[in-house]
Amino acid sequence: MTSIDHSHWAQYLFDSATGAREVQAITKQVDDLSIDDAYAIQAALLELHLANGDSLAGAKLGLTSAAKQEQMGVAEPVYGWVPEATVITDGIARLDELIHPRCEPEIVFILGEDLAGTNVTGDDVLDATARVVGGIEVIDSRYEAFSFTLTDVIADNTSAARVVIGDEGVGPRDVDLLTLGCVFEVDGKITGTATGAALLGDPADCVALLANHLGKHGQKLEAGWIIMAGAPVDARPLGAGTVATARYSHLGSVTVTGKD
Ligand code: 0L1
Ligand code: MG
Repeated sequence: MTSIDHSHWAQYLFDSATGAREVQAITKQVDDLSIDDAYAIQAALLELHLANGDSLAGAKLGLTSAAKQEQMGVAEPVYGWVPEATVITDGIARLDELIHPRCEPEIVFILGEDLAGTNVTGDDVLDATARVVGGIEVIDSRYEAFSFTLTDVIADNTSAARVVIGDEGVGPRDVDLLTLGCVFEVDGKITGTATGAALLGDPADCVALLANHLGKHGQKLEAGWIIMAGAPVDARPLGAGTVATARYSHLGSVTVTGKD
């Protein structure tokens, strides 16, 4: 790790998110931001949210599909946190709290048991999962023009901003997650279709990657958390009046609406 001031950059991103004000990417100002530095900034950012009264609802992966990796020009998965305050319960994303939001469907695991260690497998994930549900994530990069490098987006908690979690769901072994279908519709137009296999071949393997990443840092995924495995199709802008619906085979539908 370098001598980069993680607390400073965490505060920079915290202020950006809470003030709904875009900022210059960190790597435009710092030459040598490593992946370890970026996760250290992300950890400090989470601490700021917790110190300001938030709690932790879960964790997430981003960039687990070819569609997302190509859209953002970043070729590997990233890991982040889901603060409780980002979970929307009324289906409305308030745009005055956001910068330039986009929305994307998510396959979501609700854990019934902890997942710890560094050798977690997709089978372990299925064993530890209470339910798989559909969701829509609202991402909102804090960076100008939604443009960043791998380390920038890690520091920025992988653009996490809001999430809507569906209330229908199935047991993890009651559905074939690889052929689970997702149709993403924005303002009545289908913008993407995919199956669960779009997420690195298997959404459960994605969650295992996240568990093993945390395991290396002495952390774990906890029972009761929501875990977003990633978006199987690319994200779309969420503007005032935009209505986005993700329709899943077996998991029902989830809708988010953008509101000024
Ligand atoms: O959840 C995601 O896939 C976001 C990952 C970060 C890249 C982006 O902002 O799209
Ligand atoms: Mg996502």
